[in-house]
Amino acid sequence: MKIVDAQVIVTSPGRNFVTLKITTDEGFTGLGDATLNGRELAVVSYLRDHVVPLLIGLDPHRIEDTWQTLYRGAYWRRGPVTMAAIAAVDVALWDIKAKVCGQPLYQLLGGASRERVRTYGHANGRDIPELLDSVRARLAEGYKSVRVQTGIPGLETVYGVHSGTAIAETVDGQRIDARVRPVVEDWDTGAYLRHLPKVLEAVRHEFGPDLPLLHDAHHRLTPQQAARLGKTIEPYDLFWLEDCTPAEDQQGLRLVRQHTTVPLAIGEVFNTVFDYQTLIDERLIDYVRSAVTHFGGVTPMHKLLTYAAGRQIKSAIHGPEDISPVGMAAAIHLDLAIHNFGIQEYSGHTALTNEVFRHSYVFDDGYLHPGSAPGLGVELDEELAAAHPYQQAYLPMNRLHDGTLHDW
Ligand code: EZ4
Ligand code: CO
Repeated sequence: MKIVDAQVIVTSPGRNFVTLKITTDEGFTGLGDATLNGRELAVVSYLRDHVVPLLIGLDPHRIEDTWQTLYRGAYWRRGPVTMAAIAAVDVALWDIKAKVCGQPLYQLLGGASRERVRTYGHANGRDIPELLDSVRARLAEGYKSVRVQTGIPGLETVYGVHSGTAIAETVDGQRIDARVRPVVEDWDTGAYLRHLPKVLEAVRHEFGPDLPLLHDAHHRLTPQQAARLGKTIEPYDLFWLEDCTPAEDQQGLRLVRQHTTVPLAIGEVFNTVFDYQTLIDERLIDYVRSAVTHFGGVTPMHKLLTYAAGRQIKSAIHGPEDISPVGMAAAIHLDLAIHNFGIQEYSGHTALTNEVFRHSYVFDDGYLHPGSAPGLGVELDEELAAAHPYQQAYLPMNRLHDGTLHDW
C-alpha cells in the first residue's frame, strides 16, 4: 500500500483546528490532529511545505520508520511546531493501520486494560460561590473528579481560564480583539497563595472529603513558592497540583518534592521524552500530562508512558478544548489500553465541532469509551469544515501590576 495524498484542513467551528488527512492507493484514509493553539498556521506550513511532499509514495504501515524519518531526518529536532506536525502524521497512520485491520485502535495497542476511562472536568468561578455552582454543574453532567479554578480578590481575570470569546473587555472598559492581539490579564502571586487554601477549604466543606479535586497553577510559581503552597494545601487532599512551576527547569522540581507530598502533574507544554528525563528518573512527578497532539503522536506517547510506568508514574493526557476530537480520540484509545492510566482531562467540544468531527467515542456518567468503529473512530465532514474558515486568535498573556510579563 502507498500514500497517494495528504491534505491539511484548517477549520474554525468556534475555534481553530488543524487536521491532516492521509489517503492511500487502496482507498483507506487516516486523520491526525495538528492543532497548536495560537500558532496554528506555522504547523500548517510545516506540514504542507515540508512534510507532505515526503509522505507521497511511502508505505503507510511503516509508522515507526516514518516517525524516525520525520524526527531524525529533519536534523532539527523537537519543538511544538515540529512535534505537532509529526503527531498528525503518526496518528493518521495509526488510524489507517487500525482501519485496515478492521479494529478500533486500542486493539492494536494491546487491547483494553479497563472497561472505561475516568475523566475530570473543569469548574471555574469568578468567586467561591460561583465556583461551587460550577462544581455542581460538572457533577450534574456526570463528572466524578473536578479541577477547581477561581478568581482572586483584587485581580480582574480568572486565571488559567480563557473565555473562548474573541472580544474581551479590560477593567477600564477597553475592548480587546483576541483575533488581532492577545488579551492581557493581571497577576499577583502573593494574593493567589493567600487565597487558594480558602477556596479548597470551601470546596471541601461543601462537597466533603471524597470528591477528587485537582488544581492547575499554570506555571506561575517559583519552586520555593510551589513548595510552600504544596505544604499549605496538603490537608485538602488534592488529586494533583498541576504545572506548579515553569517545568522546563526540571531540577526546580527537586525543591518542591522535598517539601510536600501533594501529587504533582506536569507536561502539557512538553513535546519529547527529554523534557521529562529528570522528572521521571528522579520521580519528581506523579502524572505526565502531554497531549498526543503535541508530543509527536501515539508512537512516542506509548513509549513515554511505558518509561513512566517503570517509576510508578501515571498518565494524565492533556484534553482541553484546543485538542480536536481527532486528538481526543487518539488519547482515549491510549487511555483504554495502557496499564498505568491515571485520569483523562475532558472538556468536550461544542455541538458544531462535534458535527464537523463526528466521533465514535462517548462520554457517559463521567467516563469515556472510544467506541468500536475501526481506526480512531473519527470522520471529518469536509464541507462543513470548509464553511467555517480559519480565524486568527491568540492565547492571553499575563502581566504583574508593575507591568512585568509573567507566565500565563
Ligand atoms: O491553558 O490548552 O490543563 N489545561 C490547560 C489548558 C491550556 C490550553 C492552552 O492552549 O492548562 O486549558
Ligand atoms: Co493545564
